Amino acid sequence: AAPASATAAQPAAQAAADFRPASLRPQFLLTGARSRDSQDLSGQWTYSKDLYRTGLTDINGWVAKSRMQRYRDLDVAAEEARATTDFYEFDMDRGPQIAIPGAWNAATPAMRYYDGLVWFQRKFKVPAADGGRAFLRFEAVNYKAYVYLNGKEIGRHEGGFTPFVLEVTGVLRAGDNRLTVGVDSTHDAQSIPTFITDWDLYGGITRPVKLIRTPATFIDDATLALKADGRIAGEVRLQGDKAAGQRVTVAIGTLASATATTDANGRAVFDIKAPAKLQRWSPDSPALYDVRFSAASDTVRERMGFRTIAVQGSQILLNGKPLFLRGISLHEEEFGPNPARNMTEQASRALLTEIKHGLGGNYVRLSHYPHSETTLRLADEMGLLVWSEIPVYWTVDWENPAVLRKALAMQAETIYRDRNRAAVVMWSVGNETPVSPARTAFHGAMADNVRALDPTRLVSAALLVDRHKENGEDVTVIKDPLVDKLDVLAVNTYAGWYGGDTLDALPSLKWQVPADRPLILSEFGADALAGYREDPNGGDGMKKFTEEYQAEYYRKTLAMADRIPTLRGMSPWILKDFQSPRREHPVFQNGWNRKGLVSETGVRKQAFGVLADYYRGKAGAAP
Ligand code: GCB
Repeated sequence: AAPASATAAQPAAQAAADFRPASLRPQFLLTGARSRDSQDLSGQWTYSKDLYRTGLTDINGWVAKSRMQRYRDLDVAAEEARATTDFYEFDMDRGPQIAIPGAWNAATPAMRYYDGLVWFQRKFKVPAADGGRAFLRFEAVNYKAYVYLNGKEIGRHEGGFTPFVLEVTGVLRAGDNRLTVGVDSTHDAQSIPTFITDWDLYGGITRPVKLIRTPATFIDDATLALKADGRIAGEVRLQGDKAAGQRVTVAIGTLASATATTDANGRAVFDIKAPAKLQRWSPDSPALYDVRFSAASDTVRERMGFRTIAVQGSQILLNGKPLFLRGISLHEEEFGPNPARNMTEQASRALLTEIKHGLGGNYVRLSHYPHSETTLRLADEMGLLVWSEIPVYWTVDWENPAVLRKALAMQAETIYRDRNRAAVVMWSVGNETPVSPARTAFHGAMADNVRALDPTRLVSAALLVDRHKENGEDVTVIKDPLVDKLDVLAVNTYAGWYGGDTLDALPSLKWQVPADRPLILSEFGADALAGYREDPNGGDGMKKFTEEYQAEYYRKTLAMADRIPTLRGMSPWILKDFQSPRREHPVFQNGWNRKGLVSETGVRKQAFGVLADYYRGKAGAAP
């Protein structure tokens, strides 16, 4: 098969070579945006469905277009009052209202399964400009965004979970402004993810939108990290007319400060000796410092922790000490019967508290896409290590260079967003993707990209395992050339749930994995409907979907895990039941994947206690 597969891998590899990390840097980052003066555009917006995309498409220059362009800076009611022969087939000012941020799916029953283009509008007032610059920062729009301010297109973005910043200096008006955003939730074979996943669509402006003003020359990016050699290194980048030759100051609380001067590109680099009193960040002691970056007339602040993460043989070392990752996987869904992916601080804190204090965890797999900035900030504050991934999931158009370019850009947006979060220790480059040469080249390019953008963290991927009979034994191995690109091996394993076998298969399962590499179980799990119990007088053999089956599945899988000598952690699937259109069993599922250890409303199932007990035993024990 070699010749054919080598050519198949070619386009992706070429695309990777064409996209050096420098070209993946978004035009604007506004790192530390939270610390800047800003106007929050959250609240009630109006919306208008546009299933046929008439607001975007011009059919052969038909006049129809102007009647339907929702983004026009137009007071339709005033036009109508003038009683001309013109008429309109939209009016954003009088449309139904929706709370932003939040997915439209939970807004009304009619919007529940809407998948396509929706227009959103919000009017806002601003004071007269002060000579600085103005930007709109969107934390996430799922999946494509078309952004217009006062009738003028100011930018587009693809990718549902990463932020983007658009400059509006010059378009923004003193006084009234009209912001219109077309949001297209449709996924296709070239989107990331594609149209097949095991979670819900959740279209909309799902995270906050802010108007941010900066001085004419401003700090666009600022980062620091503790390196293995004990020094703190980083960089600051300015943008604007006076970006070159500026003195930049960095202060880590009151412990240390340093200065450097920007080069012709507005970049200043730092390499500071870590102060003797610096407390290392860890889940047990999540020490954070107020870090201040100042230059010209601008200042940004970040709350930051400092720690090292490394792999040595089969150990994962946090601040030089071996570690066992007591984790769980998490989708971005708040507790409650009708989630809208509105990750308020309260919603996010509730989920992370259940992991940290309910389960006794120190780690969370934020699956299968970058979670909200709020969640990452709380992970830093509460002390939970994070696995971060982008939705390169199951099926992707591996041979398409444009798709690889999207993946690399999405990866870069994620890394630039979160590289100041000490909690993030691992970047994953894929989930459960069937092995093929083109796919391996694609993930390999992603892994190289991650290392170039962020050499301070570990690279992993959730791999499929290969299970077969060998000399009469039931053996699990990892047969995947991608392992050569990874620091930590991670596998999803569902023996005892999928694949037709019973729980009796688990005790005799043998694992043959490399002895010199850390392994984590990135997923295992079984569905249970909360409250559905075994009939004590029923026959023998447990029934799937009962709480007892799920609990026993956990006991047996954990016993199996204990027999893998290189096991360094796990993130079972999953904390909470989550909505998935794939799951339509009318009694047990009704649109929910039931592998949660808690129900959608937060009721703990039996298996929750099994895992919590196991983690209690692991805490403090040598990995
Ligand atoms: C997996 C996927 C995850 C699914 C899960 C399941 O392996 O990575 O996204 O939800 O299995 O429940 O089947």
